[in-house]
Amino acid sequence: MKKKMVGMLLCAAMVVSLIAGCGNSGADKEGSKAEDVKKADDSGKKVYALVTKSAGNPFMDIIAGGFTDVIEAAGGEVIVRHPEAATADAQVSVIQSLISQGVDSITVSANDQNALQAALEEAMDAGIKISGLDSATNADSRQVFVNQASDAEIGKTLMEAIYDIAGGEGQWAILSATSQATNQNAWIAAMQEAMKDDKYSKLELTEIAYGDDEPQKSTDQTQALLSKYPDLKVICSPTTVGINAAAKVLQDDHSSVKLTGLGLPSELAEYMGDGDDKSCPYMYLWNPIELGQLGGYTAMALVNGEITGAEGESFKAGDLGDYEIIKAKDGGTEVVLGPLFKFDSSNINEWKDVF
Ligand code: RAM
Repeated sequence: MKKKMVGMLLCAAMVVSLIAGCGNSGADKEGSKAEDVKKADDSGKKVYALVTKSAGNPFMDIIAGGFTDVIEAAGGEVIVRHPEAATADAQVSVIQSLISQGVDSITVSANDQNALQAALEEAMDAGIKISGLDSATNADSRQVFVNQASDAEIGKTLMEAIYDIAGGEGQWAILSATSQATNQNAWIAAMQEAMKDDKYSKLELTEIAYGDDEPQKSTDQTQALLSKYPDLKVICSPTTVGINAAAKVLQDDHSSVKLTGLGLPSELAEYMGDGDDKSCPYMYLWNPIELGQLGGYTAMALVNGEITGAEGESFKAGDLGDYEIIKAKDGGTEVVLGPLFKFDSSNINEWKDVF
């Protein structure tokens, strides 16, 4: 933790510039075809595409910043594509346009586990290296996945936080992102698995609501939960967009309902604290800059032929250190960034300017 903390603090200056919109020169919205007209390899540089879940999600922008920085520093070119909507269909059209461009690599945060398979197989058949990060495709649709932390660890950690904040009993609800997102569903399943422990028998999960990683829909869903469940004690939102929207609703309403989940310190700082006037006592996240960087190093190792994505291979991910490819739960392979960090009133001010 300490070593990572120092590394994270060293990133601070870089991140400030990322948040200001620098260091992300490849960012481009789907729909703007400026990048399409340039044949991917006409400069001789290797071209690495990152396909995010959707536009307008600061978490995705921070990942894109880390990804872009390490690849550009190594002399590669980056294209960041945000699909028009947080759907698999929108990602398929982005992937198809990247195949036509002849990029060397595609890294995707999947809006659906299985629905990208045909497009990604077509890309692999065309010699494009395929990796995932943040939210996985199925094993057949990728060479390797860059995972933030183990699903079980995330599920257990969030369940323990819900138990603690609820005082061991009572109603709680989940505010998720889209209903098909692999990562969200894996974390919810891991929470439900953890919940089977007798310790949690007095907690009642009332509903899993979906805000689709849209601020307004997440706000509406939070308000609906409050009116449907007057005895609700805790909302757990394992999405940075959802937790930010819910924090505002609860705090503005002076609600007694408390919040935890996965959030960006930069967005949650004003809602964090133990007093009645604050909606979020504490939350968790990994380092999204490092997740983007590890995604970039992994894509480069695939393109350079240093790895194929097979279990047991290892590679050097710059200052992040050495990573080994291991077997993933879904039968494919992954590299795991880890660890989860807890953010609370004691450290939020230190982190809010970092990411
Ligand atoms: C949202 C997205 C993303 C997830 C984070 C925690 O931004 O759903 O996929 O990893 O939250």
